[in-house]
Amino acid sequence: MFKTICALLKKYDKWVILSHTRPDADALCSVLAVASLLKEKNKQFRIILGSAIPVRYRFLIDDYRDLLLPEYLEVQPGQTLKDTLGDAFAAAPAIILDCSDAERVGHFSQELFDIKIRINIDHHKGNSSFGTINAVNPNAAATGELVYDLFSACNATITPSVADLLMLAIAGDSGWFSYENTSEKSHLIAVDLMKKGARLSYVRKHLEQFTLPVIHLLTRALNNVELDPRYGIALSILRIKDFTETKTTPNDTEGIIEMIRAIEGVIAAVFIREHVEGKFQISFRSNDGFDVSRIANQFDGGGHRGAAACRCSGDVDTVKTNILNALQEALPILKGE
Ligand SMILES: [Mn+2]
Repeated sequence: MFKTICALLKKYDKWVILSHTRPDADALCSVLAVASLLKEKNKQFRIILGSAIPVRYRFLIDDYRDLLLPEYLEVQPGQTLKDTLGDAFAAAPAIILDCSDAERVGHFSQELFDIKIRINIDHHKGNSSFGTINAVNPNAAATGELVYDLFSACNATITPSVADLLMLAIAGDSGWFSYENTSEKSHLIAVDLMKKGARLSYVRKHLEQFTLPVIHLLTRALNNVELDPRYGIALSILRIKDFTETKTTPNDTEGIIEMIRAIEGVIAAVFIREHVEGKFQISFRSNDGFDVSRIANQFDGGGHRGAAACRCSGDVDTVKTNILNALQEALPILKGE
């Protein structure tokens, strides 16, 4: 599969690299690593994102300026992919990274299907195979692992800065090699990345560091946690005013759900985020094997056993009650009243 992709990379001179909205370390670093590969092969490229780079990952803009400028573009709401790319790149083949579905790229997702060559490189279970070429491996802990395979297949150089990027991607998505998705191969790749100059201190600093506005937002999210010990449900909500008052955006909420899940006694963690007035994005995480994707499915969302998401709109109290009712129905009572 990666050999086929390498042959295509050789054949075409212009490329578009895309990933999902609210990009995480795996998405952004995979994008930059692929950009570095294309640069080495003397290809032209554009990097397209459907939402801004979250504040906590803005360091990448400084550290990888040579790859990002002027190649990085955001498709603004109401704008099309075609207009954003301009004529020169409008029909260029695309590499889409870390997206389980075409929709993940943002509001312009339908335009992806106008592109004749779509290379879908991803590690999510249930990937919809929206590409014309699909390099999907749900056993990989991160898309970064698949990008590593791409480098190997194309005989591309893993420079020290690419090693940093791939380590950020894999450490980010595997919870520092501790989540269930971590394999022996994840560790073997990490060993090779270290040989090639990856700096663990750099990676740790950037995965752990928060900006002050994000710390203020986190404080609100944690203060708002309500725990129902009877069922082991913990829930927190952030409203629009929480974002405006802390000078953050709904893009800055990465990691909050993990903290809610880490509360002692929690079986199901819920984080509700109001992204537009009256519109809510809801994330679920679970412990002890409880299947939260079943709950998300009830609200037309999806995901897997341990992590799922859905969207709801309407009155916040009604949304919250509906979610809690669905969870209470699915969970056994742990403790008496
Ligand atoms: Mn990922």
